[in-house]
Amino acid sequence: MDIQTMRRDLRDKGFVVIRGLLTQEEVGYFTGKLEALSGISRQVMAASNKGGKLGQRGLENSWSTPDGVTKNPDFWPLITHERLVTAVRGLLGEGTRFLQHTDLHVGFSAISWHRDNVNRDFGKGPDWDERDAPYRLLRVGIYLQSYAESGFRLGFIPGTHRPLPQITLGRRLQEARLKWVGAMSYLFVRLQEWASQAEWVATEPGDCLIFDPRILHSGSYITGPKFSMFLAYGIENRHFYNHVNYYRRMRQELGYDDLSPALAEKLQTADLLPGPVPVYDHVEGAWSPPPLVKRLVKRGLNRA
Ligand SMILES: O=C(O)CCC(=O)C(=O)O
Ligand SMILES: [Fe+2]
Repeated sequence: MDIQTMRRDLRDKGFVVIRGLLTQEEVGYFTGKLEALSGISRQVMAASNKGGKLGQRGLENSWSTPDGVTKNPDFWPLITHERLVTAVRGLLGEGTRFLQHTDLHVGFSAISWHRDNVNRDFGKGPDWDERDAPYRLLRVGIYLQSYAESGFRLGFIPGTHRPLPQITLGRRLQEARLKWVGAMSYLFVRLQEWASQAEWVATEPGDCLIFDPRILHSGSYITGPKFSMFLAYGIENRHFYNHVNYYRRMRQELGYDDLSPALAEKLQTADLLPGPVPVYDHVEGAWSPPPLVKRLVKRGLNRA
């Protein structure tokens, strides 16, 4: 896909698909690293009943690590990956920097409609106000499993990333309905598929999805092995600073840490290191998970 089409898709729909970003060799390398880190192999995931109740929810033989790309040097080559950085620079332009919002997933799918940004209520809060600063942040997801083995697709609701001067009643109802569907998804794993406006992307090994963190998206339920790596980039302005402080300081249960000096040096060399970020602990209207979810996440991290 040429860069003009990619820019247009990002602006209008809120996401871009890059097929085969990673070579087969790279797919093999990262799969091996994820299997070793998680202690869960593709064979174990395939043999375990991913089609069963817990497996479908990504709760059985499943492992996920927030800040995982940053914390594990084996995954740093992904951050500076030439093809990826070229695509992201093509979308964001000069001044593209690494944004510390990363995840590693094995056997895990985020099966509910959600946003990845700071202000998750549509239209409310600083993420949705671009009058003084454009929102130029991108989330990148790279998948290593086939659709045939996993049944996995990532769904997007096109256009739900764009601020509107006036929010119609129809739009308000759509948002409310998807929130409800999101909350119920862990009880009824196929519920999120009812969102008729959704575009579902079935991924193959090495495929990459780049999206505006404000877009509503959801993983599908899975029936077999799944490996994914998420990272982010952005242009430095108040949106970038809010996002960094949100994950590093406000979402304590996720266990984000300072970048290691070795990674900072690597980013500097690749011209991806952000300058000093102003430090603060509050962003108006920042989304917070329910306390029970927070406790579960924290427990999961402590066990890992
Ligand atoms: O299940 C997936 O691959 C999507 C993950 C996702 O949306 C997230 O981690 O925020
Ligand atoms: Fe997400």
